[in-house]
Amino acid sequence: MGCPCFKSEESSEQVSLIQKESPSLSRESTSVSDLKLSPDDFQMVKMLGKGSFGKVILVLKKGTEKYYAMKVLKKSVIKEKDQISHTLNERMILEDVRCPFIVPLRFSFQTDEKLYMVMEYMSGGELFFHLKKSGRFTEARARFYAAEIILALECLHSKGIVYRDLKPENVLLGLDGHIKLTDFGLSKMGLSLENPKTYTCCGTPEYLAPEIIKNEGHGQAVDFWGLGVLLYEMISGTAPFWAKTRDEMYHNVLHNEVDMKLYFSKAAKDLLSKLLQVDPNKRLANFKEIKEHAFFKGIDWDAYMRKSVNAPFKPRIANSVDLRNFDAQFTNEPAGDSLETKGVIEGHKFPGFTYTDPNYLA
Ligand code: ISQ
Repeated sequence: MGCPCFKSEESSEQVSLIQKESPSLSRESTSVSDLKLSPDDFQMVKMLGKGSFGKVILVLKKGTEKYYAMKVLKKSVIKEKDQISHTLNERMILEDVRCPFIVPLRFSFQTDEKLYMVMEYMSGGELFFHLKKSGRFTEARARFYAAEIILALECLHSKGIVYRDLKPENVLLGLDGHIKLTDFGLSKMGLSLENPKTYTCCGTPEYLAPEIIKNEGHGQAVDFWGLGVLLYEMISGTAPFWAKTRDEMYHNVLHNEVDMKLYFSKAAKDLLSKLLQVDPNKRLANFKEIKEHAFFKGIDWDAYMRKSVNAPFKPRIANSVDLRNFDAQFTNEPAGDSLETKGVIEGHKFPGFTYTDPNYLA
């Protein structure tokens, strides 16, 4: 079975997304227009990560002492891979969603060749990095992260956004030990009651929900599946459906081959069996019910929302540019945002991409 992506759906989706950009366009033509930034306003410090569409670089805003994570995407690659809608989507979602558990976008701008998204820097790195280092987490620690992720999802779903890409690489840690979600390239906006499902997909096979694999269209329940996969991986140290080949992984997902013999408490097993339901209609996909589940017994959800609960682990760094919480595979690479122009789509503009967080006008 190959990746069940529906390419044809993307083009119509693209049109509607670009239309939705108009509020930002008017923003651009008003107060923020003279505050347009360029790569020259930032000093590249080090590479934090690299993906198929671009890289994330630790940058210092010149004339300040503020560090940011700058995501750089090549327009040529985005166009080639038909990712325009995903990219605009990510930019819009980040502007739209203000939630304590989502990495905030501070600025975005573009040059002829590239798109830039400048986000808050999360110096604690990926949850994935810490999970691999620890092997697995105690249930208490996993519960803490799961609770914050639930609050992040609740905030997204309340705005009609399905995250779709819940995996430990997309959960970042701050120095305070609290988490924030990043990478909204695959998220989906504008789900309404009349049109509650979306039929486009992509994603890591290990984390794909059964309804995505089966091309049945998917709604908010996919994020509860993702939560189940992540919770399982945090407690056991391995992804529940992992296998050597993609086909085996798909098989495991579709037949719910999950081994819960080791590591899991009775409450964790019960919750996981409800989240990892193959049929999305039978899956536990209701925030009230999940918050009341025995696994979360004793949790003060309001205190979690206020971030007044002490984190079980606080990442350490010696100084602002200490990258000990990031994979050395990337941080050893040169950070330079290259000026190469190969494959440039001359002057292709992404309307409304430019943005400045009103609280960061300085
Ligand atoms: C913020 N801080 C560290 C790494 C990041 C990676 C992607 C997006 C935002 C980030």
